[in-house]
Amino acid sequence: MNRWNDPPGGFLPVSAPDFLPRPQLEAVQLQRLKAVVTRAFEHQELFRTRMGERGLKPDDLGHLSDLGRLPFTVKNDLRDTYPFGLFASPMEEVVRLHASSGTTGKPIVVAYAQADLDVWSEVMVRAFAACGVHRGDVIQNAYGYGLFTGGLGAHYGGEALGATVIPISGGNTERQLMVMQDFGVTVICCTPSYFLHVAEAAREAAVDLSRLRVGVFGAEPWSEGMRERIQEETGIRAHDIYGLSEIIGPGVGIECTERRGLHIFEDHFYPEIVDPDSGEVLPEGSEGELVLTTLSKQAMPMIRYRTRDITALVSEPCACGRTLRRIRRIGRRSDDMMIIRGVNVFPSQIETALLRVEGTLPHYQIVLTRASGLDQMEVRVEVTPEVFSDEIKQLESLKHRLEAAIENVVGLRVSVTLAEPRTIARSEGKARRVTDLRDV
Ligand code: DLL
Repeated sequence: MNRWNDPPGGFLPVSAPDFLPRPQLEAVQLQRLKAVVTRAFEHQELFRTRMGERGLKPDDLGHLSDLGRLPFTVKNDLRDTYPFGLFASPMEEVVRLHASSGTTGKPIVVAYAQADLDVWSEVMVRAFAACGVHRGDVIQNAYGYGLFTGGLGAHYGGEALGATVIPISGGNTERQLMVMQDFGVTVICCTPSYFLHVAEAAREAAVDLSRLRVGVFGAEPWSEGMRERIQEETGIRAHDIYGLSEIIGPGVGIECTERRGLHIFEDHFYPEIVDPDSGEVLPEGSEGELVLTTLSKQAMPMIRYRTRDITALVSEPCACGRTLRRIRRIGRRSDDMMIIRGVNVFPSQIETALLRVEGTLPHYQIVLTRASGLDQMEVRVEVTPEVFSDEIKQLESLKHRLEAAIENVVGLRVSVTLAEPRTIARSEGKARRVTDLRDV
């Protein structure tokens, strides 16, 4: 057995589409792109109107690079056409609805035909396989079940893979631990922030996690520092999984065992990187906003959907042999930037800085306030129980080290408050790191 307890003889064979020669993959992409653009043109009024404004018809698509001439779709388009305005299938063919509340106002609604659910299961099977998950694995699926896509997405994928799926959903940490231990769980699926909470509770209750081998973590940004903490403390191998409701849910991209970027399931989701301000397509390798086009979606095709997620495309071959291009891990969204006294700060930078300093736990909260017209940022971070019992002088020194670490990463002096263990709210799903009290 190797460090990760992978099965002797390696992994089960994974799906062939992951390994198609590029010219063949691109031929599939072009054929599907033409079909999906035609479908959107015929059934989505908004898309037809925008194509018309540009004097474009689906037939004008001769090459994959022509995609850059097509109009974008943005989140507000889903809000403006709420609830069903972008559906491209009649309601009788829509077999599932999910919704995502986002941060403000009305939710957005997404629709699936049976063929879409089949694709979703397929990409989740490929995602699990890429992480080294296989038949015989016992998957504890602690992503939330319900309108959120995490629960059901991972559920059907796990079943289609032939693994045993425990549909426990998020929350009730005590029960999570009981199930994890008693049912011989080998794979955990949840947000990384929730897993930290579960792992902490496991340590306190002396629960044996030695059967647990793989974590499939996503739905929120998490840093390399966070990955290291998780792996060191629990001995599992932590993989990053990416997805969004508008495109399908989890399973748009996944880290293979190399874990050097996330392979995009490009035969179903076509990636581009654009300049977040101008919308211009950027050359491969540049950092920018990820734009995705669904190539096989029936009930709700998305053409050039602007994700707001910031990353870069990597096209160098991966040692795993997959020909699918990768994206770099997503540390930030173009809309989660905080501007503090003129300096751009992302929550992920704070996380990176905090994790460099010993003595703290990866539970933190960023609080923004305004005093005399000046923006202030306070970072509350939990200290370990051992450190908490230290003398004041040592705590003061830790606080200064943390402030210096943040200044080092973001170039801004902010105040750090050390919090007692277990005083910062834990999440069952996506962590909410920032509390903005500036306009209240
Ligand atoms: O979070 C789908 C999902 C479920 C992905 C379970 C992975 C695992 P939404 O609720 O629509 O869908 O949120 C999508 O979450 O645009 C990103 O900003 C963020 N996000 C998702 N995965 C990652 C990740 C699900 N691995 C939004 N890293 C996306 C960073 C992520 N951000």
